[in-house]
Amino acid sequence: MSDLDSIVSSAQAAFAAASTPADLENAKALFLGKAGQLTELMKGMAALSNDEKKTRGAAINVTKQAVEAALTARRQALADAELEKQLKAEALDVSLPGRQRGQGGLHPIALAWERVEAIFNSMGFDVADGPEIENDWFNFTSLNNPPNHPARSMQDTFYVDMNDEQGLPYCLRTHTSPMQTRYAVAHAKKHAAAAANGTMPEIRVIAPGRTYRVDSDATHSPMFHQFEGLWIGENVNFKDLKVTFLNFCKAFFETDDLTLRFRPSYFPFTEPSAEIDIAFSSGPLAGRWLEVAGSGQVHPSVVRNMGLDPEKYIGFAFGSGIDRLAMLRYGVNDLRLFFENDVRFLSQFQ
Ligand code: 2NL
Repeated sequence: MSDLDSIVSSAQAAFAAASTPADLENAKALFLGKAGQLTELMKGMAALSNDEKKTRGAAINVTKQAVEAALTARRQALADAELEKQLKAEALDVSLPGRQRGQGGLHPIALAWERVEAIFNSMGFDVADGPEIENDWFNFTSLNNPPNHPARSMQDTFYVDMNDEQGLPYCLRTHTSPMQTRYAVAHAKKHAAAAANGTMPEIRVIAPGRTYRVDSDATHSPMFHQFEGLWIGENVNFKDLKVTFLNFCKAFFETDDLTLRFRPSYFPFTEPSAEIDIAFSSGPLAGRWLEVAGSGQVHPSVVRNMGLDPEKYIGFAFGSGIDRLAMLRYGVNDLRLFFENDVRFLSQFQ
C-alpha cells in the first residue's frame, strides 16, 4: 500500500472512530489541519522537480479529495444519528388514548325531577320552590293536620332546635305541600282585587323538592324527593285530576300501555282522597298494580287557609315520590343505589 493509500485508510478509520462532531473535527485536524499529514506531504513537495511536482501533486490531490469525502460522509452519518436520537426521544405515540377530563352528568333523580317539571310545564303548570326548614303552620296546621296527629311526633318528624313566632319548633318539611300553600297564598294575595270581580286566574302549580322523615330502611331514606301538584279554580274536578295524572304518566314513562286505578283513601288535606295505582300492560312490570301517588279534592279548610273562599274555589292535589318514579322509569330495584353515589351506577344514566 502506498503512503497515500495508507493515509486514506487511516483517515477513514479515525473518522469512523469519532463518535461525536467534536471528535470528528479533532480527527480532521490530524489529516487536513495545519500540521496534518496531508499538509506535511504538500510541504515536502518543495524539494521535488517540476515534473515530479505535477504527478505527486495530482496524487496528493486525489488523496485529499478521498479524505474530504470520508469526512463529509462521516459528518452526515453523525448528524443523521443525532437527528434519529432526537426523534426517538421526542416520539409521540398517536395511538395512545388521550387523558380524559371525565364528563359529569345528572343524577338519575335529577333527571326524573327535570322530566316531571318539563311535563307539567307543558300542561300549563308553574313550578314552585320554598324552604326546606318549615314552620308548624305551613307544614302541618294549614294542611288540616290536627294538633296531636302522629305525623307531628318526634318519631316521624325531624325538628330544628328553634321556635317560630308562635313558639312552635321549626321542622324539616315532611312533604312538599307547604311550597304549594305558600304559592297559593301569594297567588290569592296578588289577585285579590281581580278575584272580587270574579276573574282570578286558576292556580296550577307543581312543587318538587327534598323532604325529610324519620325513616330509614331498605325502602325508605330519611331524605327523599317528592313532587306535589295543585290545581285550583272555580270548576276544577276529579275528571281533571284523572286526565292530568294519566297524561303525566304516559309522558313520563313514554308509553300509552298503562292503566290508572283510583282507590279510596284518606289524607287530612283532601276530601275525598284516593291512592293512584298504575299498571303497565307490557314490559318487566306488566300486570302488577303499583302505588304511585296519593291524591284528592283539596279540603275546604285547606282552601280557606290559602286565603281563598272554599265556596267559590275548588280543586285537586296529588303527591308522588320522585325516587320511586325514577326507580320504575329506569328499572332500578334498590332505592339505596341512588344515595351511595357509586359512579359505576350513576354513569349508566348519561
Ligand atoms: C302521598 C300523598 C298527597 C296531597 C298530597 C296536597 C297539597 C295541598 C293541598 C292538598 Cl297544598 N293536598 N297534597 C294531596 C293528597 C295526597 O300525597 O302519599 N304522597 C306521596
